[in-house]
Amino acid sequence: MVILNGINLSRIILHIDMDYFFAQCEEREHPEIKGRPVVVCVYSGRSEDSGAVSTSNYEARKFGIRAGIPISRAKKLAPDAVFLPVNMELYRSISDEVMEILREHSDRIEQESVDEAYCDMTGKVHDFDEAKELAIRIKQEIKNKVGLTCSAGIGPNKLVAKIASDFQKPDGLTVVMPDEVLQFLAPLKITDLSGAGKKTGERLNELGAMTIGELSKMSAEDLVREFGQAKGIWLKQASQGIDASPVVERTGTGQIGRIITLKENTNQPGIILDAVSELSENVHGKLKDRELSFRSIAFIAISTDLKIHTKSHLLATPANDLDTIRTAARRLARAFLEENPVMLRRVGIRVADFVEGKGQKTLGEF
Ligand code: DGT
Ligand code: CA
Ligand code: CA
Repeated sequence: MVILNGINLSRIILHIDMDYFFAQCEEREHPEIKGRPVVVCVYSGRSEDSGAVSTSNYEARKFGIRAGIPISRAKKLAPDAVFLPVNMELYRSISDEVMEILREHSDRIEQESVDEAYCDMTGKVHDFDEAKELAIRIKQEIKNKVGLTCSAGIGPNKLVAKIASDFQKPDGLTVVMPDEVLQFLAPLKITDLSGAGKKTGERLNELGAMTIGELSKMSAEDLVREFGQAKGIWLKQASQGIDASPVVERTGTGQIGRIITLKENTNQPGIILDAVSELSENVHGKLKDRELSFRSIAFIAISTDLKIHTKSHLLATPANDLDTIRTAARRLARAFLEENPVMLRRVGIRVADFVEGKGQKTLGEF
């Protein structure tokens, strides 16, 4: 292992963050709204316009419409914008498609939220130049297959990769080589370090540190006195771009799924059910690796017009065996095909609502 300024040079981490994610998903779903300001809203339901903006596309941001502002205010800022309610099921399905692509090109991925993930590329590339080439290909593949743009950051660890992905947006790609980390971070705001919240940033500003570079010059002792042992040491290290945290698959929450593109567009039950059986085996393998059981299972179908359809089922008791997955998934697929006379382009299975362990005990275990 080679260390430079405390940074382990042997890792190459990519962070991907989707651009204006919810709004971009809506643009894909409704191509006719592209080019107009789009505002995705969480309606509280109390009155017609009560609630807050969840996100907006870049056209709407030009009017000052941002996440968190009241919908009523957004309507005053841009009365002609397109206002849409959050459609989480759509965003999750699109997120699954993106994660699937990332997983294919990485040793491991850690999905941090619905629209971002860390990818450990260490075993896939020899150096940062190759990592950059691969990131360009991944961005292109996401654009071609999913239809969305994202921003990417590459660095020697998660901390640097995440800041890098946010550096040029939208559709950006920023590579920070290990020997560039200090100069890259130095001019940035302290709150750009994910983990340094607003309060920490304000307190550090009061103490005279406005930038990450200024923070890095403070002594560990002073930081520990101010913020306690763990946080103080973390701030000192983070300000120098040091972060040893590994990329770990998150299992406790979330979902496990897989979506594949069919060899050709089809509505033939035989072909689709074969694909579902294959997907069941894949999902079963992932569940076994992570020792999880699930309660809910969904069949996902993406039709040739790129519309996403899902049909889900809740099990009475948690399970994780192949037979349950395959039977439930095939039943959902069959029911979907009977109800929807559409041509399919991609199909998938997703399981969620996890409990730790093997789930229902078999008779032999009692
Ligand atoms: P970006 O990354 O700056 O191009 O824009 P977004 O919209 O992708 O922003 P990001 O990555 O912070 O958040 C991802 C999604 O999470 C976003 O599309 C909607 C949702 N989200 C973000 N902030 C809020 C919020 O304050 N409230 C709610 N309800 N949802 C939010
Ligand atoms: Ca984003
Ligand atoms: Ca994000």
